Amino acid sequence: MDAQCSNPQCHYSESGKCIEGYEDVSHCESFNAEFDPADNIEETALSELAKEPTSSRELLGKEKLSPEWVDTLLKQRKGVVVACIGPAAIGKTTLMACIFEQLSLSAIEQWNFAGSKTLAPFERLRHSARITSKRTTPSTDRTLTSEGLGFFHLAFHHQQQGKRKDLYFADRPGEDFTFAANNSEAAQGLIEVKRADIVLLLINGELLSNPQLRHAEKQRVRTLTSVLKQDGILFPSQNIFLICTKYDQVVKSQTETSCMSDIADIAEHVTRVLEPNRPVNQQCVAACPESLDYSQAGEGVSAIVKTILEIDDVLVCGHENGNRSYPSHRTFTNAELWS
Ligand SMILES: Nc1nc2c(ncn2[C@@H]2O[C@H](COP(=O)(O)OP(=O)(O)O)[C@@H](O)[C@H]2O)c(=O)[nH]1
Ligand SMILES: [Mg+2]
Repeated sequence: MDAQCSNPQCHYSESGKCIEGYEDVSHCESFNAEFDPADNIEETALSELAKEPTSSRELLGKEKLSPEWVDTLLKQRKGVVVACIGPAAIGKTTLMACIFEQLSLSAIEQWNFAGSKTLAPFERLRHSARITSKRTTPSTDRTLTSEGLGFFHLAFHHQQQGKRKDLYFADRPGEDFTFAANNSEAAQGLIEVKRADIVLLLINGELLSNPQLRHAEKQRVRTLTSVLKQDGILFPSQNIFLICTKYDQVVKSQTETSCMSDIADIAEHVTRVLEPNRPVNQQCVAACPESLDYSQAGEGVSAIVKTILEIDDVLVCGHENGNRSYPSHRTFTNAELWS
């Protein structure tokens, strides 16, 4: 096998396996002659990383990515930053685990798995979900407060169009969002939300389906949205998704109609407060249904991924957008847009 890959971490010539996951390596940006070494993500990222402490180099691939790592990778290849907002136990981490699970089983609407820089943390989540699936109620390992902010990475490759997209999903303990709702200083710490191209604003379907808790849940989302807008954390240029999690509980309690109307009310509030440039997406998911009888495990997940992937690059990834331009040096510590 003579073919060489310009990615030093890819051993295609020996193993015949593309590290980015392409079956047809001619689609791989890192592969062979046409590839510009200046664009070599691993090589350059590694040289950038040489400036970082040894410990973070050793952690690459073993843990979720730090914001600094994501900044480094985004300098090399454009990607989409997805922030996920919601208190503890609403289903943030489970949603990310479910996206990985679905993608590893089959393509999501023509989008194939094309690699991940966080395979080990994804595998750990999958493992814990398997163990817990033997219990009566499923469970995802809790994101510990000490873990702080970290990112899961997934690369996708479109079967027909041949294009690649890299998504970086932010995961952090839900308590941070609870603090941020009452404290501007804590809100300023939500650096991934400020930098995000796409914001997933989560609503707990289990609470919406409970008549005693429904109003408080609606109010929570509305208040948080208003506070984050006031604190300059959410912007009109971001793509906002309102996502109702644990939809299996909504179906179980037969409250679909009232839930949909609650979500529409929240969407109306979000639209009025944030004045987003594009309509707010509304989706429901059952990433990890409580009952194994519920036939729609992962319901809604592929629709969210498809919508995210099909948002035009011009609206994310540091490209020109109408009369607003996005500086290419935009980072987590310098997330501001130019106006
Ligand atoms: N019934 C139900 N439970 C879910 C669903 N998604 C997640 N959960 C459970 O909700 C709990 C909290 O989920 P997790 O993803 O850790 O929440 P996070 O704190 O927001 O990251 C776990 O026990 C999950 O198994 C779902 O679609 N339906
Ligand atoms: Mg979590």
